[in-house]
Amino acid sequence: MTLQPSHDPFADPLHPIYHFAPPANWLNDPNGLIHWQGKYHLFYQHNPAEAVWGPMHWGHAVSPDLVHWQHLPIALSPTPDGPDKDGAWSGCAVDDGGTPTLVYTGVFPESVNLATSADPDLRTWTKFEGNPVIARPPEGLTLSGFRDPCVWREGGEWRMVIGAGERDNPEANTPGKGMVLLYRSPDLRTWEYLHPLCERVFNPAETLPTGMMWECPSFFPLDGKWVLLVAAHLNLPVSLTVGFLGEYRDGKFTPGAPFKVDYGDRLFYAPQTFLDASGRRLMFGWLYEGRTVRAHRAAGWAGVMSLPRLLSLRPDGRMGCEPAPETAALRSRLLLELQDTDLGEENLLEGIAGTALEIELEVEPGSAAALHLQICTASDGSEQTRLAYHFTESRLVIDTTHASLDPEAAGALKEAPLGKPAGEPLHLRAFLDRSVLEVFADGWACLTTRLYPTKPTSTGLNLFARGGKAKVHSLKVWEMGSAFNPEA
Ligand code: DQQ
Repeated sequence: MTLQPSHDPFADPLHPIYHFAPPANWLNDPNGLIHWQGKYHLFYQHNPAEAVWGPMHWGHAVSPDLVHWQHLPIALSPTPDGPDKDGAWSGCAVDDGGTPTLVYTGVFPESVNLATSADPDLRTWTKFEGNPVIARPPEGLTLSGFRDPCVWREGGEWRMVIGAGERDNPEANTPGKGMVLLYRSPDLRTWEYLHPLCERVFNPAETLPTGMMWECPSFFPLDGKWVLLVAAHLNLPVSLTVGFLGEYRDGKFTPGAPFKVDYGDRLFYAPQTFLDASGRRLMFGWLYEGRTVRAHRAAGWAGVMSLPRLLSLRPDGRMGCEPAPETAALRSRLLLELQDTDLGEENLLEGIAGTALEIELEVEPGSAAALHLQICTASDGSEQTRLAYHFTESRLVIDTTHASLDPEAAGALKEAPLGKPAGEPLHLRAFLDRSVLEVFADGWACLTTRLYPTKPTSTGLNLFARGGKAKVHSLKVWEMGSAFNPEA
């Protein structure tokens, strides 16, 4: 039975309007991303009955342009007595010689399963009668998890990685580690385990500890390198998405140093990537909520999808990550445009207000020590979200600890070290969508956060510099429109 909240979540002033969200209740990981017959399909982990995680279904939506969405009926539900009786967990979609095929996790126990569709619009799915196609982890491994297949075509066969991990074992003196396991198959139905594609010991003393269980791996080539993204958890203070750039040869991946895919940590989690028809590598991630479970239940919704992000390999060796160009189609009105303007103590955004905005800014430090962008500022100053960029230390900081008077939404301080040489201009794009804030800096650094202002007047904006004058090359502010287009 599907329970719906008695009110429309889209009428809630904290519910996003231009980020994808389900009709109601709970969303987590993006699943089965595929560009099929000219349309973008987004599946997602969904509990249609409540605004909390629970028995997982695959929600489904379609878009003609990657940013405007139409909700479709649920694609996968648990089958009583089937290998997914307790939930259809995360997985991917592939084109099996013209047959759209979902490769997903069934629980419990964790297993790999298939479903295919004969519809051009992918509305209905038939589970493979031979499910599960992998019933258990490989012999000899004692895993803390075995889930979230990511499948690709390589050398005339299918390859797959599965997220896994090993807990530490003090008796055997073996440390815990995150792992992804590599498999191959001629037909998606029979699979041979090869070896771990990548594993990494969890060391809590490291600058970026990577946990004892890697969920939702995404493994793909990017402009000559290979990228492994994993949702790292177990024994971390907070889960986070970690990336590795490296070399892949003869079934072995040699990763470089781990990096944060988003400096909002858990607030951008379990991303999935896919190639569209033009060969672009696009990524969506789950934006977790920043308030209590009680608040989720009261709101009747929880979990939002990120904007589509376009990945690239940059000349400086970093993974580039920017909003897909299609996000420009979400702009409804240009509210402000300035060029070559000094930025000092005076607020350049005086008179501009809103809660669904894109702000794009290119600024040179000049003599300033820091740039401050304050959003969702209440008229009495009692609520405010604060973004600051410190020019000399090259640090981007977002502070949501004053964003809300609601005790159920404590806020957090998140920081991205941009590592820029002194004097270089900063390029920022900030997407505010009511309770969502996604910030993109210099074409690679992403920082996602959530904010829950309570006051109708918490719509004000301030932009100023401290410690001297910065030079704004360009500043644009747009009001954004809805992602839900009935024409889609
Ligand atoms: N969410 C899914 C799992 C996955 C986790 C269950 C990551 O398949 O490991 O909802 O958020």
